Amino acid sequence: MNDTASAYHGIKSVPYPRLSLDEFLTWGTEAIIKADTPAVIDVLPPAEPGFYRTAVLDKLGDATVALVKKDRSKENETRAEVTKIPLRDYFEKEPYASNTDGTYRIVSNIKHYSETISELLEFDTAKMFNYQAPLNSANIWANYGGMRSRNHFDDLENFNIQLEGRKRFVVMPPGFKNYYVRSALRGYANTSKSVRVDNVDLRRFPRIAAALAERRDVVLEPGQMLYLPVGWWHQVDAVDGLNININFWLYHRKMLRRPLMLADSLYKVAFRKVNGLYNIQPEKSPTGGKK
Ligand SMILES: O=C(O)CCC(=O)C(=O)O
Repeated sequence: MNDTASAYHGIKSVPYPRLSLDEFLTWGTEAIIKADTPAVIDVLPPAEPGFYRTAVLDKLGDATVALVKKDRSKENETRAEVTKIPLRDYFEKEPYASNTDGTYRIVSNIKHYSETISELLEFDTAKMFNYQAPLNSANIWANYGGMRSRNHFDDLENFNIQLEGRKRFVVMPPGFKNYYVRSALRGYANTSKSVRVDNVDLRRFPRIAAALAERRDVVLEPGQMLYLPVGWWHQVDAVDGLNININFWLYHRKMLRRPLMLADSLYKVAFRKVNGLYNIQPEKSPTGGKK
């Protein structure tokens, strides 16, 4: 069951389209992006727990990836600390392998591993998503159950494939008015002050009710891909055990029709540069160069 049809405060979620891999390949990414509506695509056969973990370890276990450490007790108030480890260590070594409070996760741009990604996903991913283009990326995410990414939006088109575990995406349409943004000046215009969309204090954040009425509530299973259009807000919860995702983040000219989002995006680039904050950079391929 994908559409969890939740009813927060009695407000039901909206159903969303499901596509097969063949339908997706026929449509192509451009048509999906133009349709501008969240959809779930079955890109890989469903698999027993552990199947895609083994495949990822086999093909990418030795890749050096970015490990993000965050002090969860401070509810995202501190910026993250980033170091590099072999991906294998995240699955097999402590303190990562038993981390359930969301302190450690892997978020790493592996766009230079395009052959490996295509082998893993069994279609020509670089052709389909054009992630070799400058600014686009192909990222691997790994974390354990209990990890929450609080409600935010990104300035990119997002195709996010679940490989291991289940992840719940509560997604809501673009906009600023209904979301109580944290602080545009500190680079947080894409993050909401309301910490939990599944249990919002509607007396404090009454306008969120309008966004909740438009939400899609998706529990992504292994083998499924969520298309999340640019600017859509999302709260993401790792539901159980180890979660592994690969996502493609793509810039698209659609952004030019969203002046506020564009302004915020440019401001954020400048803000991060001036304050020396980390931006995810592509990892080197095994041959040391691009692939
Ligand atoms: O997996 C997560 O925790 C966050 C994913 C996300 O925010 C994204 O794909 O944009």
